[in-house]
Amino acid sequence: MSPITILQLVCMSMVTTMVTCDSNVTKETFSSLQQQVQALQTALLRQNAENQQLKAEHRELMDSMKRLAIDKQEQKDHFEKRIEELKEHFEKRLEDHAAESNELKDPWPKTLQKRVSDATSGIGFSASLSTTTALGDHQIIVFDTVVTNDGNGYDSRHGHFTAPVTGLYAFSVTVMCYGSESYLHVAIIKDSQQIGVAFANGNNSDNGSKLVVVTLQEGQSVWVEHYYDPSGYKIQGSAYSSFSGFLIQAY
Ligand SMILES: *[C@@H]1O[C@H](CO)[C@@H](O)[C@H](O)[C@H]1NC(C)=O
Ligand SMILES: *[C@@H]1O[C@H](CO)[C@@H](O)[C@H](O)[C@H]1NC(C)=O
Ligand SMILES: CC(=O)N[C@H]1CO[C@H](CO)[C@@H](O)[C@@H]1O
Repeated sequence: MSPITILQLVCMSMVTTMVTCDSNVTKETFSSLQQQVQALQTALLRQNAENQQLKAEHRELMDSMKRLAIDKQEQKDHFEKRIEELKEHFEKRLEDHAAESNELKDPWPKTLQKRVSDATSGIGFSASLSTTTALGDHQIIVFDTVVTNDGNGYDSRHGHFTAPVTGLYAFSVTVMCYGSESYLHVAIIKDSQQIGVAFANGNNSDNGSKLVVVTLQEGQSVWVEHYYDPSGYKIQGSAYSSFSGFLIQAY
């Protein structure tokens, strides 16, 4: 029941009382009723004020809920847009990447990959002669004591270095004559062709040496041989004579 209805009922009952009990209405009861009416009016006014405030609060609440909903929608839109952008970005990156790897596939065959990895892991050897040896004509000098053989290009059983990869190589040979017997001529050979000669004069246990830089195809061999010998002269062992080589750059 609303306060207004209550007030109306009270008033009606007052009037009825005043009319029906006219003779018996005293001043006191009338003023008491007046007081009651005033109290009710006050209560009513307070209630009205509270109602207004509640309405205002409700409006405010509704407004802020609307605003919140709008904010949320804006945020949602923003994130959706951002996600879409990122998706596009990564899809493009993936496509680029796929294109790049396709490009790489053909000019980057497995054999070349192997060569490059071999090359980058280092190719080089150094070997010396353990025992003094009498050399015959065109005898290959087998430097039998291996110091280094990275990439396994050097074969200490036959004295050959075989290129594991195509590239630019450097080779060095040093020989020392045994005693004072005679001259010693040695040659660095690449697939049967002289690419360098070293000479030592035997009279003073002389040393001869040579450094060559040469391009080798994969599988080509290089070795050292005694190439000039009328009478079988000796090469000094005990590591005085040695043969070394290394890859400068793979092609
Ligand atoms: C070694 O020296 C001797 C003289 O001391 C000389 O007769 C001989 O020709 C020299 N041999 C060589 C290979 O130079
Ligand atoms: C040759 O080199 C050795 C060291 O490897 C040395 O003992 C010898 O004296 C050298 N010979 C000459 C003629 O310098
Ligand atoms: C008609 C009626 O109810 N009269 C009463 C009025 O009030 C006095 C006392 O206040 C009573 O004695 C009457 O009987």
